[in-house]
Amino acid sequence: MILDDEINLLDYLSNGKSTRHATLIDPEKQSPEEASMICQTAIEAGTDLILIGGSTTDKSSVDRTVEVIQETMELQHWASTQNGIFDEQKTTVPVLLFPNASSTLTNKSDGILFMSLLNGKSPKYIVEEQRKATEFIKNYNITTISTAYLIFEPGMKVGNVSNADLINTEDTDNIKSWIRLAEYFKFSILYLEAGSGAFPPLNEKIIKIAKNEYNGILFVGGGIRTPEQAREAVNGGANWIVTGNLIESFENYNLLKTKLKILIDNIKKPPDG
Ligand code: 1GP
Repeated sequence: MILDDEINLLDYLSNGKSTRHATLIDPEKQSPEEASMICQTAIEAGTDLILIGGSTTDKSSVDRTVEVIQETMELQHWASTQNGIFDEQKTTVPVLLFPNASSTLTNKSDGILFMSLLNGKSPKYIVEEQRKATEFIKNYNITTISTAYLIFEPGMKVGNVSNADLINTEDTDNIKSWIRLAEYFKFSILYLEAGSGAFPPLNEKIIKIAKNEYNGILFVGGGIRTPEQAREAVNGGANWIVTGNLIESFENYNLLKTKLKILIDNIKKPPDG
């Protein structure tokens, strides 16, 4: 377990001094051991959160991946306390589930983004999967963070698999109404999703609308690969920028760290102007 019991997860997510970076790991895309190496590399590069999820993930891969990531973090943390680098190098960050279904939960994470796909076409991902998950959550006393999930065009695979009524990125009035829905329901997090690999990612204007209309913690993801794209999200007012694809193709861990560090340094710089 990474977070000290006294540190409240919601406080951790809301109290950043700057925009922060979350690393999304799809357990289907590599072995648990490789996933864990990627997480360590991302933490060294400055990531502040690990999200575990994918559109077609199954339970055993989620469970095992989270387990190995957590064990490795604990080992690293222990090692850092032994060699005196404790204060200089962060070794652990929270690991949260970003679930695709009620059947793929694990009790080994630090919590779950308890998401409702507000613009789903059927109740399945608005409330049904969530209702089915309640027994597991209750039995294992899992920390839930209420999260409104909105999928915009192009939506990519997650838009298809979830059968979302994709939000048109040009229709400002419609965008505002969806965002206000999250605000009036008082979701802790609003997650704006363009879909993995989306081009272009959500623009600054849309993120600014969300920042103006919604008072909670703002996550933005989908297609963000370059420092310039990340800066749009920072300037729009995102609290968290999520990247997934970026870590899926790399030649070695050193190059991955360099690439991620450049991106994360840009994310943590204050907004322009
Ligand atoms: C998470 O879908 C994103 O919100 C991840 O998108 O894989 O394009 O970074 P990428």
